[in-house]
Amino acid sequence: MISELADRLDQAALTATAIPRLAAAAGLDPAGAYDVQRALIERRLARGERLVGLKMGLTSRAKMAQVGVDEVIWGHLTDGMRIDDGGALDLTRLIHARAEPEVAFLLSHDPEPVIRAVAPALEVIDSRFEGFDFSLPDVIADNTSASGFVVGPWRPAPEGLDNLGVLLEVNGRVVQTGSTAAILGDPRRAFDAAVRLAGGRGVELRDGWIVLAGAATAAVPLSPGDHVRAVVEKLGTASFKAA
Ligand code: 0L1
Ligand code: MG
Repeated sequence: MISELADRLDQAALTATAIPRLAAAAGLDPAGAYDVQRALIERRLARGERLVGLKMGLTSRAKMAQVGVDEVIWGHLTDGMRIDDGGALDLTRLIHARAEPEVAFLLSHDPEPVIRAVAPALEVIDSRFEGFDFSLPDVIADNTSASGFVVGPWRPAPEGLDNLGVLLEVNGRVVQTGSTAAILGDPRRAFDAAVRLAGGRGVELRDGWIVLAGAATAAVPLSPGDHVRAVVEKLGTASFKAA
């Protein structure tokens, strides 16, 4: 069953075709959903992609309320999801993509996982479910809607990382404003949660991995031609152009 559910999600992504929710009919709980997620990622790795990090999801109160839960979730990042800073995103390969401004951490083993650097970032989420509508096990199985990400310039973590202003701009217009405080009160908590939760499921966290901490504002839908930029106080910017 795990394998069949992973195939359905994998095909949905590969063909950019939304599918109905699947967790309830399969009796999937969150633990089983992480097994599906792992099987889904194995399909990407078998096609030659490489693991480059982790992402945290539902790290803001607003997003938790949207899905009706009070726990954070996590997913895998691969090199195939990476978009160069200032690079292009091909929307024809995606279903109904949205972008959200985030903070990224660079992980170092010291010998335990610690934060080596921080950067402004953007995540592109693209739920494989019809209507961007899912239960908690659905979205976990779907690798927490992960689709793409951009990381801006790295720098040492500044003082006050728990309350930096964040803007999301589309075509030079500010469409969302927020604060890093929206990310679990302090994005460092998201890093700690990534280490604890993914490590607890046997994921080997590697030196140089990226950890996306979660969104500082709501996500916005993307259209071809959109130039999207995240601006994070003290950290700088990260951007891409949707084609
Ligand atoms: O990165 C995220 O917070 C996304 C988690 C899944 C919920 C969504 O797709 O909006
Ligand atoms: Mg996100």
